[in-house]
Order: sequence, then structure tokens, then C-alpha cells
Amino acid sequence: MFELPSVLDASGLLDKAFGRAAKATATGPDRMARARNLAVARVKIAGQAIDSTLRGLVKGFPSLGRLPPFYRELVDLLVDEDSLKQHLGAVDWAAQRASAIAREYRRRIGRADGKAIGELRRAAYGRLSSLVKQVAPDLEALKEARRALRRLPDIDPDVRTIVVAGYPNVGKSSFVRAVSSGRPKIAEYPFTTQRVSVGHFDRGTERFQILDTPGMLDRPMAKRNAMERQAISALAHLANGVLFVLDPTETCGYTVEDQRRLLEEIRALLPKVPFVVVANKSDIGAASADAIAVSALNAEGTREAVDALLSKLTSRRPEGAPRAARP
Ligand SMILES: Nc1nc2c(ncn2[C@@H]2O[C@H](COP(=O)(O)OP(=O)(O)OP(=O)(O)O)[C@@H](O)[C@H]2O)c(=O)[nH]1
Ligand SMILES: [Mg+2]
Repeated sequence: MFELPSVLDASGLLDKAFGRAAKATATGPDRMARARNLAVARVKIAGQAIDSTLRGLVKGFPSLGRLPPFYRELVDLLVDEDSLKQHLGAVDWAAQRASAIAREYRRRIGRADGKAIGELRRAAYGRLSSLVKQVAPDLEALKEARRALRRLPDIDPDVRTIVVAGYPNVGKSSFVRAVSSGRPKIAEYPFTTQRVSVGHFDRGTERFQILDTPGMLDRPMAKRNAMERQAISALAHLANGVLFVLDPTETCGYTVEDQRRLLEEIRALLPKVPFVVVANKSDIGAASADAIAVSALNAEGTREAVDALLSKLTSRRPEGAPRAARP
């Protein structure tokens, strides 16, 4: 979703900087001058490579404060913004230090003779190395943040959106696969889905988004983990309609009673949003009252369930929802 700069680790960055520096060439009237100019060129190139790489990294990180509300919440759940700022600050500082160190040693080498030239060049490399190693943990953290940000789903706020929700292991991801282009992972254990993902499908000329969400348990909001809160956040910010998946067979490992309590909680949370409840795994189990029997596994009844929900959708976007700008 974002264009994010790739993040080198400390040793990768040093390899790049010193590798470039090693290709430097120099001219001069005599051997001493050539050696001096070469050492100056190497230090300059190494310093510049470190400076520009680190600066590019800081510039390339998106400003999280400008994201639309849904993304802001998701980012809050995925990365700690305060520490991200600190890491970016540390890297920015290191970029400036690299230039300052290179400047200082170029000046000193310019006045040096004989053995001192090589010694100063090595000393400059040593200072640059320890500078970069000093921010190694910051680079590591930025790498991690980048990984998290890249996994954000690419959601178009102008396209009507169905959010698929329910207990873990009930077949939400299987449902999304059955009815859309989405290809979330399916497995026979709970908590397979760990982040919101998006699929698309068409009806006539209109395109719709369908979001797969991590499973939620029926428990107080304060006890919910970051994974469950992603699901709540998607529901609260993006749902034009909710497709709630029940598993009346209880092969998911949870009782229908618990699942229905979650359903009622989410209904109460979104009083104006239309719901359709499906009773999944109809190929192996009993039906459930007020729910459309489907088998996500065999794609039986799934299209009809989606159409039932679409027929309840009215406005193009949830009432009062802001027109979010795409990040
Ligand atoms: N028999 C049968 N099994 C199904 C059906 N739908 C899903 N399953 C199985 O149920 C298990 C869970 O399916 P998922 O689609 O991963 O369930 P989920 O709700 O996305 O699970 P989490 O991501 O962990 O919350 C898998 O073993 C699926 O093969 C169905 O209609 N019939
Ligand atoms: Mg899933």
C-alpha cells in the first residue's frame, strides 16, 4: 500500500559504503599527492553513501499522522509510533554525523604525509563503522516497522465494503476465498488469520471489497488483543455491511452460544449497519435459526448470502463516514 524505502542492516550499509569507496580513483602530480587524494576520495564517498542512504530512509517513511482513520488505528496496532519517531530521529542524527566525520577526516588527510595518510583513512573508516553500528538497533526496528506497514491491506475508501467477522476457525477465510479474489490462508486451527486482508468481487458493473478479519472471542474489549482489535477497527471504520459467520457444528472449538454473544455485541456496536448471518459448514452440520446455511468449503449458498447482504446495503458509504483520502 505504501511505497516504503528498503532498509539495509548496519553491516549491509557498511558494505555498500566501503564497497563504493573502494572503487574510487585519484590523480596527482606525485605518489604522495595521489595517495592523499585517493584517501580523501574514499572517505568522502563512504561518508556520502552513509549520509544519503540514511537520509533517504528517514524521508521515505510515510507520515503516519496524515493517514485516514482506519489506517491510523491499524498502524497503532502494528507499530508503536513514538518509538518509530525515536528510531527515525536516531537515523537522521547518524546521517548528519557521517557527513561531519567525513568532512573532518578529509581536512586532516589533506594535511597529512606518508604513513599518516593511511592511518587517518583507517581511523575515518573506524569512526564511520562504529557510528553505523551504534544505530544498528534503530535500523532493525525500522526494518520491522516497514514489514508491518507493507502488510497493511490496500483498501479503497470509495468502494463499498463487506466485512466478514466471527469466532476463530469458523470458516471466515474460506468464505472470502469462496466469493472473491481474496486468497487468505485457511487452516484447521484457530487464529490462522492474523491481519485484515482484502478481496474483490463484481456484481454487474459495480466492484465490491470484502475484508477477511482475524477471529474474535466473546470477551470484554479491554481484554482483546491487537489481532482482535484489527477486526473491530475494520468493522467500525469500513463496514457497509457485515457478514457474520457462525459455525453451528462447533468443530471450530467454540460453542454456538459464545459465538452468538459475539454476534450480539457487534450488532450493538454497529446499530446502523446491515448484517447477514451465515451458518457455515452445512456440508457436515445442522442449520441455525435466523442464519443462511452455507458451505464455504464447497461454495454452496455463499453467493446467495452475499447477495442477501448486498440487497440490504443502501448508501454508498456508512452514514456520516468521512471521505477518507487514500494514503
Ligand atoms: N466441512 C467444512 N469445513 C470448513 C468449511 N469452511 C471452513 N472449513 C474448515 O474450517 C477450518 C477453518 O477455516 P478458516 O477459513 O481458516 O477459518 P477462519 O474463520 O478464517 O479461522 P481464523 O482465521 O483462525 O479465525 C479449516 O479447516 C477449513 O477447511 C465448510 O464449509 N465445511
Ligand atoms: Mg481466517
